[in-house]
Amino acid sequence: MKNALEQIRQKAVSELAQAHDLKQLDALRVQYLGKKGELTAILKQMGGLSAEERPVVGQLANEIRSFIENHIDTRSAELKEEMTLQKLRDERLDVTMPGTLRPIGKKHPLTLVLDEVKEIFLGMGFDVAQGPEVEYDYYNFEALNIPKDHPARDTQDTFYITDNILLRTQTSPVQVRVMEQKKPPIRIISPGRVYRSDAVDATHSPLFHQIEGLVVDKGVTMADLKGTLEIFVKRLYGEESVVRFRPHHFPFTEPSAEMDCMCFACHGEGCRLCKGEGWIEILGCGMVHPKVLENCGIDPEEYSGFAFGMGLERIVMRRFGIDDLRLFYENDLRFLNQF
Ligand code: 2NM
Repeated sequence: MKNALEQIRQKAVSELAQAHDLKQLDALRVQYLGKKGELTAILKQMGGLSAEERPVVGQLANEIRSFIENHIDTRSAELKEEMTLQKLRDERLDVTMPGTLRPIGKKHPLTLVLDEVKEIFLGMGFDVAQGPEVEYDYYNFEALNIPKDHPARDTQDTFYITDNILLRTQTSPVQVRVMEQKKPPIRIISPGRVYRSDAVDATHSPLFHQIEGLVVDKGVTMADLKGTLEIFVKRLYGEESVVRFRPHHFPFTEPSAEMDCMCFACHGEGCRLCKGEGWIEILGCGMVHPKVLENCGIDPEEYSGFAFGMGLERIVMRRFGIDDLRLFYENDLRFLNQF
């Protein structure tokens, strides 16, 4: 019997050493120490022993029981420690590894320059106004003193949706809406998409962007117009910029003018960029027509104003030396990534 007990001890030691997880270890605990375990089976046979042998074998059995218990506890602690180490190895994170570079978007060149223009006018106390792209004939034309037989109203130029609803051909309707709703002083710019029924080529697109501006207050004069727009051009193109105003005609302003900037490439000599002119046209402007003020509920005897409008695409093309308008709308990353 002593031999059998010693064999159990040996077997337990070698089997416990081979247990690889806590579940196996628990199975071994049952196998050796459980009610139907190997040790219990031996103890049940102790009835057949003599009175001298019984306490000796009993003591040995108890000693082996606690020996195996100790072994199980030690092995259990070892396995737990191993599991923790394994977990740490598995979840190891090298924070010095370079991250995965993800391509991020950037601003479209039109947005880039529009943001600059906005910043310049915001700095001069202007607000940015917005309005609908689908507009009433009244706001796009009628209120702006563009009569029914005016060539700008020709269906060749305007996308009509119904008889009196259209895609705005300019952003001035936004300014009409502001004048209707707000008492002067008014200082706003209205940038946005405008639509004209043009065939697409290097310089024409049925959708393009305009920035218009409007100032209405008591005693606003042509001098305010010239001063404001000259400052704008100097901030946009540099302090050394030279501008000139030429008489022009718009139905919604009187008098009207166009503003040119002396060619940055040839300084007025005439070159390829300015097509031999020495000057480059930047924008149209003028004093808001009294009829327009009146249409918007502003008394032209009390208030006066100036307004201007420019095409965003042309300004951006000049700034970056882009020669084809279509590049703005094609979303070719080889183009867009250059800005
Ligand atoms: C231009 C040129 C001149 C203009 C006029 C107005 C309004 F609403 F006040 F009458 N807004 N924009 C204007 C004046 C636009 O674009 C070439």
